[in-house]
Amino acid sequence: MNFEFLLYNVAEGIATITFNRPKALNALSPAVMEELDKAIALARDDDEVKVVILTGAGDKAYVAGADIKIMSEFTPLMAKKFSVRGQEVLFNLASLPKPVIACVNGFALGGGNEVAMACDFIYASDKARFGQPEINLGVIPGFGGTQRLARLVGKGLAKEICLTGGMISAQEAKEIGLVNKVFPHAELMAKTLETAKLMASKGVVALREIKQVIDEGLDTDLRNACLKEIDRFALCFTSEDQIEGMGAFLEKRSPSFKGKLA
Ligand code: DAK
Repeated sequence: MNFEFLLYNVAEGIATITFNRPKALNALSPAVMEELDKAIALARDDDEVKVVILTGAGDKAYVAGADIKIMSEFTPLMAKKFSVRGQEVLFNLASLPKPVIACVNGFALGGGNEVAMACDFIYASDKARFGQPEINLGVIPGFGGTQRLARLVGKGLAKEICLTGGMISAQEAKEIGLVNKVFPHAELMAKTLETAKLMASKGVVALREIKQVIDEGLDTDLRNACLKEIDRFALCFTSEDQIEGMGAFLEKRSPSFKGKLA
């Protein structure tokens, strides 16, 4: 599929989706969000794809937010439509049944930080900067930022970041739990690929079940969350991967996972 604003590439079981409007610091227009949704569906439906990476083209930005030029002409109804659709796309991203790494190579502001937070975890360049600067434009985050940020870093820090509109460094973002790891800029993609390949070598059933049970469990109380884990643990025993994984251990060899049901 040809995209105008994204690059989409699959190699060695890993789909890399790259926001590709470097002259506008990869800002998100409604058209970019539609293409992102199509790319997410492509990655979801392609059995060759085990893991997904989301990154930005150019050396400066991951995504510098929603496109301010376009938003400046919105009526309240258009703003609502953009927000509804944007949130839907980010839920599609968050619920993709494969691990997704945000590879944040520069500014991740506003909608950019919101896209990164809808991924499973964030690796960042030491040049990356994070923030929710919507308040500087007289609005609030519209793609789930107030909610995902509060869940990731806690109420107080989320409020401070959204209420001040300031930016934080990659190192600060790591200290507050927004980012998992920070790498020297030139090493970011190689390190991200290393982790993606490691995950891609695992069984797809277990990858999916771990991702989904952590996400679903966090939306419920501990006892019910653990009940979900029981069901999903048992479900893994319907996969060839469980037979292969345990068989390989007992035979003292490396497993070769195929991701099929037994
Ligand atoms: N939108 C459109 N163009 C952008 C942009 C953006 N968000 N960010 C940068 N650009 C463009 C600049 O206009 C400039 O274009 P030209 O003038 O060259 O044509 C080009 O990218 C390079 O940017 P700068 O010249 O500004 O580069 P600097 O290095 O000087 O500064 C910067 C980099 C990232 C600090 C600066 O560009 C900046 O502050 N950008 C805006 C960051 C920002 O405020 N982002 C948050 C956007 S608000 C909602 C739905 C969604 C949202 C809210 C509500 N609902 C519908 C309710 C989400 C909102 C946001 O994401």
